[in-house]
This record gives sequence, C-alpha cells and structure tokens, in this order.
Amino acid sequence: MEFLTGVKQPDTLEIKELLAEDLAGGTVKVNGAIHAINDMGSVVFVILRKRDGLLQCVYEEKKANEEMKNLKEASTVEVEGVLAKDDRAPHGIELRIQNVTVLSEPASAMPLPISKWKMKTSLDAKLNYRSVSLRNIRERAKFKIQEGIVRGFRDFLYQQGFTEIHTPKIGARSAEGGANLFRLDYFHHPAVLQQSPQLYKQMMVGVFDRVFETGPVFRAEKHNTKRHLNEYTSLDFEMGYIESFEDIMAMETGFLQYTLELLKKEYADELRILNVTLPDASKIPAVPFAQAKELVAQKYNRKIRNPFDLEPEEEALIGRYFKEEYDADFVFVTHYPSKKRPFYAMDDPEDGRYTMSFDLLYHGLEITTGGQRIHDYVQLREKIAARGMTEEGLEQYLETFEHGMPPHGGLGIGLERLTMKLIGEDNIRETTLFPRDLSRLEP
Ligand code: AMO
Repeated sequence: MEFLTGVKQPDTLEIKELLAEDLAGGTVKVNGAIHAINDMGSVVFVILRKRDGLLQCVYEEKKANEEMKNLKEASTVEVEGVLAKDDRAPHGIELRIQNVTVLSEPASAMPLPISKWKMKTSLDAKLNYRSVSLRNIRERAKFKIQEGIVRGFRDFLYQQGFTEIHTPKIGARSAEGGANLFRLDYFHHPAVLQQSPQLYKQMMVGVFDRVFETGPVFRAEKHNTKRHLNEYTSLDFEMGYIESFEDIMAMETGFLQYTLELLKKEYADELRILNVTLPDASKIPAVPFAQAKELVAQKYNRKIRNPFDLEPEEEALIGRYFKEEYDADFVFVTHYPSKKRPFYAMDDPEDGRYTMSFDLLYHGLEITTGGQRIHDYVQLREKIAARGMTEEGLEQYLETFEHGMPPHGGLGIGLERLTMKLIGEDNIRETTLFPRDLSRLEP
C-alpha cells in the first residue's frame, strides 16, 4: 500500500534558497518560465520567471545540451547548471546552463510585451489578456502587496482575539439600503447578493465578541468611475464591549501600523519594484464631518452646497488640507449625518442629526466606513420604523438584539481601494485581479 506522508521536498530550488546558502560554484536545479531571451552574440541570457523573482541563466553553446533554437519565450523549463555570483545579475547570482529540459511550449505568440519593465499597454488590453498581463513583474507585484494587506489584517486581528467567519453572499435582504442591489431568482424566491456582511457580522458579535471576514461583496452601482467596482473585496470586522466608536478607529490604526511594518519587512522586493513610499500611520487625525467641511470651505474658498453630504471633490480637499497642515496621509472624518448612514448606525446622543460613525480617507479617498451600532432592541426597532422600513427579512437579525447584545461597532475596508492608494495607482481596476464593472463580466 502506498501512503502519502506529507509535502515532498522538490529537487529544484527557489531564489531565496539559492541566496540563503552559499551554493556558488555548485550545481543546482531550478524550474521556471522563460520570461525573456536576450541574445548577446557569444552568450545568450535566458531569464527565468519564478515565483519569487527573476533568475538570470547564461547559455553558452557547447556547454549546454539543448540547442538554443529549442528554447522559446513562455516555455516552462527545468534547468541544471552551475551557480555563480555576478553583481550585474538580478539578486547578484546567475546560473550557467548545463542541462535544460523543456516541460511545455507555448502554442502561440505572447499578445503583450510582458517581459518589459513597464508594458506601456492600455488598461483595457491588460484586462483583456489578464492571465498573461499579470505575468509582468510589476503587475504581479501589485497583487503580492494586496496579499500583504490581507495577511496583515488577518494576523493582526487574530492577535487581538478576533474569530474569522464566513457569511453567505446570497440572502433575502441586505443591510446597506439604496438601489444598488443585484437581484436574483432563488428557486422562485426573490433574493439579493449581499452588499456587505453587515447583518451577519453583528449577529456573530453576540457569539464570539470579536469577528472578522474578508470576502466578496456586490454593489449594482451603475456608474463608471475609477474608484467603483460592482464586486469588490471587503475587509470587515465587528467588535463588542466597546466604549465608543473611537475604539474602532484605534483598532484600524493598529491594523494599518501592523500591516505597514509587515509590508516593509516581508514585501520589500515588491515595494522596490513598484517604487512605493509607504504612508505614515503612526498618528491619524480625527475631525468631525461638519468641521472638516468648514475647514476646506475656508482654506480653499469653497461654498458649502450641501451640509449633509460630502462631494468627492470635498473629500479630496480634506485629504489635501490634512496633508498640508499636519503632513497626514490618513484622516478620520467622524460624525457623519444620520440620513447618510444606514439604519443600524447609532445616532449621536448629543445631536441626533449625526451618527457615532466615521470614514477613513487616504490621500483624499474614502477607504473605510465604520462606527458604533445600535445594540438596544427597542431603539433599533424604533429607528427601523422611523425610517419607514419594514422588518420583513430582518427577523433573525432583530432576534439577536431581542436576546441581548453588547455595545459594539465595526468597519468595512475596500481592499482594492486601499491597495490602489498604497501603490499610487489611480484606477481601482489596476489593483483588481478580474474587475467587474459596467462593461466587464469577463475574464
Ligand atoms: P460602505 O458601503 O461605505 O460601508 O463600504 C465600505 C468600504 O468599501 C469600499 N467600497 C467600494 N470599493 C469599490 N467599489 C465600490 N463600489 C465600493 N463601495 C464601497 C470603500 C468603503 O469605504 N457595512 C459598512 C461598513 C461598516 O460600517 O462596517 C459598509 O459596507 O472603501
């Protein structure tokens, strides 16, 4: 009988391993995709793309088994050769090829110049050939950074005693209100795709006290902008036994600090590839909504048209104001107007026109919404009634409160927006693997 006893140690090495031990002068085996072939006449450089970077291999006729003509860009290969130090090569090492085994060959020519440092290709072309364009080193690095953000979120919240949950994305009812719901037919019953895990994460506070989720959410927004997707990844958490919504902002500040450190330590290569300067989250200013509006109206000579809403341009100006006045990359805008917040938001006991909630702006773009929620059953039902909403579809949610809930609050962070701002892109599609927007349902 054959038994599987765990992960097999491969006989091929990754770049980190080639660097970690002093293997120079020895024979090693690696695998990878041929990213580029640069023919210099007497020698040919075969650049391998591996999961942790590029490896320069040197082909000299008569020293290697495979005829150069058999090697093509986009073939995947296994290469054996002598490892040598060379300061001019990426990572300071190169492999002098002795044996090449071709594992697979491409069936047609590469549609995009993926081996170029910057592809100089339109966003549309990059999205049309997504699985190919992402093989470009800079494109790939964006999503390693995105991985780092999610990893930071997870690691940090585990350390803070949160439980990771997974809630359904199809339901009878969603929480955020508005007209942006994808409706579907669920075995002849009307159903919706969830706009957020809001109702479920609150219900789970009654079970675990502190929960988080990273997952897809759906918004049937019909506008075509650089910061909206119809499906995006939401980083959500919800925590009980808070004293005020400031506890939520403090937790988010801690998450950002932790994640920026993680990126600095573990994603230095990608930060260098993308030429990213990380923002400062050591202290983040917090300003009430009404005051933020006043400040930018005064400084930039603007008229306040609607005191209960923030226009995108005002958001950008708030970002600019706090950069200029406090050198701040982030700013919390607090106490959003009640009529701009969903029913679950807790109103400010001192002024019911506002809520105990906040947005986090990063260089003038909203990347987070959060706040304290209503935890009292009677108060919650009163607010639902006052909004002219029906309790239909909210029965289970309300039951949670009927049986007791602690004071609590939480937030939702748009992953693609945060990634976009962090790496200095200006279109959210650049930091979405497979964007869903008004015109794009594929790939
Ligand atoms: P909200 O609807 O403000 O709040 O969403 C939270 C964050 O998600 C991001 N975001 C988007 N990203 C891309 N495309 C979109 N169409 C889009 N819409 C929103 C933004 C935003 O700040 N339940 C609350 C959160 C909470 O209070 O816990 C909610 O979903 O970065």
